[in-house]
Amino acid sequence: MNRNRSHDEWQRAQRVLAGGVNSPVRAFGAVGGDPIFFESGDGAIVRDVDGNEYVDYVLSWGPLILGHRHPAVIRALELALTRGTTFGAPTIAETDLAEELIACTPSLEVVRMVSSGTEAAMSAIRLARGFTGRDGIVKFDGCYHGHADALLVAAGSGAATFSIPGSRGVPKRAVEHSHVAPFNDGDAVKKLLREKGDEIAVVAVEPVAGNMGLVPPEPGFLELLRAETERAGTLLLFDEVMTGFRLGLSSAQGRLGVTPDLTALAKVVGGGLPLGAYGGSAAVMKHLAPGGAVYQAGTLSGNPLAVAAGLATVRELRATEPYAAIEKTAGALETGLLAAADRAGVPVRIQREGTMMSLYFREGPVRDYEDAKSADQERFARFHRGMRDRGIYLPPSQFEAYFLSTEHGEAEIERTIEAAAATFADIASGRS
Ligand code: KE4
Repeated sequence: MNRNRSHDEWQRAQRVLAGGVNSPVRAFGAVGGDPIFFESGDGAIVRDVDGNEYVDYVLSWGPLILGHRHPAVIRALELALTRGTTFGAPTIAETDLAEELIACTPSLEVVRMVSSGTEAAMSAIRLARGFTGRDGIVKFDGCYHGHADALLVAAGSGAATFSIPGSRGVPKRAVEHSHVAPFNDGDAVKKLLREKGDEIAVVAVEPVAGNMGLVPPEPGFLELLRAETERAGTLLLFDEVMTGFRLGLSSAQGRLGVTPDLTALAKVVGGGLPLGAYGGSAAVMKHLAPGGAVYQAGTLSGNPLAVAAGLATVRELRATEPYAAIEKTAGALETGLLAAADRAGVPVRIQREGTMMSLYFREGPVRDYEDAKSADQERFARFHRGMRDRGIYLPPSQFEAYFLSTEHGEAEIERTIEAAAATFADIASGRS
């Protein structure tokens, strides 16, 4: 597949953009080769600057559950543009979107909009600390909540839950109140909360983890978090930036029947434009400025263009409830990929929750980050390269998830499985 223009643009970008990209995972570091520069997208298809077409399973890391350039979203943006781009003042559409989010999400009585998932999670943490008067936070190894200092922590070695900065530039003191427990390890988090619960403001979790590949919660894990946080007077934050309105109209919390105290949203609810939101009960949210003492602000928070795209997306989802159909398509993809890998004699593990899934080159369940890291990364990279050369665009990291949209149909799935069969055969024979 000729990607000369992407190659040239990649050389140019690296001279003026840090690492050549505006977000690290886009640099293809884990899969090799030059990143692909995209020019346009329609439905489930993206087109690169060399004119090649790909079935897109990244969908901008989740937002595009209606596919690229859905007519309802484009119409809403065109209408919004006739009025302006930003006012830095209240607009009716922000209230409209807030009402839609609250109507669908069990934990929400009041929300605050921001411009990214990082801002949503970071602000929810600050609110929990302000509300409880406690400094401690608990997160889970392999879960990602954006790049705020307190959340960029790595698990300490061994079973210890002490934290070390997960990035240079994060001072030790920024993570001294952050604790890290293994995902799906109820005993570890129960022990931590029983011992330190009165210091812990919030437990933050991706209710279905998507940043170590797709790792579902084991039966009882979320229920245990709910019970133990209630017992400790700690708030439970579901980071539904990825799962929100992707796992159903009531997100993971409605699908799995566990209601947190706080929820962070972004991606789907912004319809592909920069919008995040966080919220919870009115009793907690009233502690936010201007009425409360917990400060948070944003120049473009609730931006009219982002709200227009988000509102159109959420209203389309509420009107059509496409989840069962997308899940059926995702199931066909899962079945087809497993059969193709089996025919080639290549051991793979696929884990799926609704319309999101991951493929690991290992056998057996992936329960946590250690399991995910034990998968064969070399084979993952070879698979990614083989699939991109056959017109299938997969997330360029083992620790990401595939996303499907309303626009992925039988033709796209057949094309994907055909490409996978050939790529698995190459891997089995050592040709790639
Ligand atoms: P953003 O600041 O990137 O909008 O959201 C941060 C975030 C928070 N919480 C969860 C569960 C998330 O998955 C994310 C962002 N997800 C990554 C992909 N896994 C974004 C891709 C990127 O970093 O470029």
